[in-house]
Amino acid sequence: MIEQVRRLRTELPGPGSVALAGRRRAAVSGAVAVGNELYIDRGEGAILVDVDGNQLIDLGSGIAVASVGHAAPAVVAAVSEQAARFEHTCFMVTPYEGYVEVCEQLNRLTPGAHEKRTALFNSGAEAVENAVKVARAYTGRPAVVAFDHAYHGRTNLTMALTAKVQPYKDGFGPFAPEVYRVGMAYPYRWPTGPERCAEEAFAEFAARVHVQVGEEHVAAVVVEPIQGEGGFIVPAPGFLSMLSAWCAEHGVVFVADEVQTGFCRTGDWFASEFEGVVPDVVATAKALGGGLPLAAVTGRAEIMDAPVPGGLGGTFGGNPVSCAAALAAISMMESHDLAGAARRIGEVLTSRLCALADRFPQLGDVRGRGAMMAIELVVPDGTTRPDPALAKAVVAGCARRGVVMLACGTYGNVVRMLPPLVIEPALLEDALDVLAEALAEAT
Ligand code: PLZ
Repeated sequence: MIEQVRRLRTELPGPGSVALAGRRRAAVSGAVAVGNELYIDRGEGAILVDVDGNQLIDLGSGIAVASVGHAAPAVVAAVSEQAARFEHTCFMVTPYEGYVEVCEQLNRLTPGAHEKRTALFNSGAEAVENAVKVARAYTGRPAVVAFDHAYHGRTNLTMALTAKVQPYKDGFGPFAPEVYRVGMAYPYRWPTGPERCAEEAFAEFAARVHVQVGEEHVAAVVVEPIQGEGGFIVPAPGFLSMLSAWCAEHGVVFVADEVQTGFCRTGDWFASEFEGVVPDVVATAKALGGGLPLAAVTGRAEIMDAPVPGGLGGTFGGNPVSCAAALAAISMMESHDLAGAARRIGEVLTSRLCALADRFPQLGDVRGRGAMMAIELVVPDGTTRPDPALAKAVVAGCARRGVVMLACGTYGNVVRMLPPLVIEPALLEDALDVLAEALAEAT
């Protein structure tokens, strides 16, 4: 049992982490960047224990993965039991029940009551890439529309879909063709103000696609219902429904990338549900596997069945141990009402972050939903000039005090909070006290 409290035994990083950092520099590609160089030995709930015995509060969940908490007993038991039976056969060679059951659960839980089918993969990028494959096979069209501030992964096609060149695309081209980028309805930075954002952004989208691509050439629109790496941008209300209606009108597959937002994170099973949007295809990963790598594409049966048999797959996709972990995690999300927990976390985060915004003019915007909330940091000079150095200093200040937080955003000036949904209220309050200290120190 790890007591759910923050407790520092050394300065951070401690000697064990410093030694491992030296080994990392000698062994690991420098292209893999490390945010907080605190090496983890074990974890439980919302606490990570580093190699020096320091107990850290995790407000990152390994980028929205550990929603059911670290080492959740039900997940650990399911993983051990499955590993002892068999770890791998490859579903395409000799199948097993866990894969089928995860697909059944996803067909049941994703938005919409229509007939659905699912295929399993290993990573979020792979899920998004396969969503585009099915959309192309179904429509017979080549083009894909993605948005400013989008993040969809690091494979060749998903790099093309991802908006930001630094660090994701620098030196890695040429990129996949037939990807078109349009503006996102980003209320905080919309030139004419947040009220007109949804309608103007949609009008611009429709006009640009009509002129530059042609509706009849578009296979899919790919969108994160709340943008993640791009800065926790919640599209202006109405924008997603207008996109979805436009897709239906033009025979375009509406793909929701729910990799970061899915599985109770935003206070419902999926973030698309807040606007009543029913995506044709949903890409999921991260929290789905309860900490093990697993990803999925779920969609309308006729779309998912469009590629030729054998057209989708992969050696490890839907690994049996990952499927066992996913089934345990999904069952825990239901039995513990983790969507409700995310909504309660969202209330605490909103009120504490808004109080910080009253105190620090550097907090230009507080946004997000449920247990996916962020602050956007700006230079307090009457403009909205991004302050990435401040975001970096705040994240570092939190890390030194034993709270793991992540920066994000197109301009690197957003600090995001993604606690495990099982975090205890006192622990969340403590982490937010630390955030206030770190902000006071850095401003
Ligand atoms: N779609 C919406 O958030 C992964 C990646 C961080 P993978 N986000 C974290 C990094 O620097 O690599 C993500 C996402 C959305 C797709 C992905 C890709 O998921 O499992 O990392 O491939």
